[in-house]
Amino acid sequence: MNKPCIFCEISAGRMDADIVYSDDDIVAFKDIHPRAPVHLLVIPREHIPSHQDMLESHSTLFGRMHWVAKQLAEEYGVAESGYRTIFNCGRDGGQEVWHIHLHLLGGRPLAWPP
Ligand code: IU
Repeated sequence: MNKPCIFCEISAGRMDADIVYSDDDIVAFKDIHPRAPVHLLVIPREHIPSHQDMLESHSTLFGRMHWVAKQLAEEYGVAESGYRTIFNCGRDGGQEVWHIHLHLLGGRPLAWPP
């Protein structure tokens, strides 16, 4: 039997996570292995495996994910100092969890290139 998707389980409330935002379409929670003082993940409730699986009909949803990230950046005090939003996509993009998630990282200077 296929393993259930962990982020679908979190979104459905069947698995614990430190949820910081939730609405009908989007959930955001603290990353369990934070790479910065602020490290949040914004996910759609819909199971979309990766950025490359985005359809044109997802455009509004993806835009709203960025809107939620912007609000959370303010709430978590990194809006002024700056932060980074990232979709890791596929093997070379470093994607480990195959339910699309927007990383919001901030609270320290972030190196570039990664
Ligand atoms: P990636 O973009 O797929 O590489 O990132 C997956 C992230 O999901 C990574 O930062 C993990 O620490 C994080 N994560 C989590 O917050 N909770 C979980 O149960 C699992 C992964 I599995």
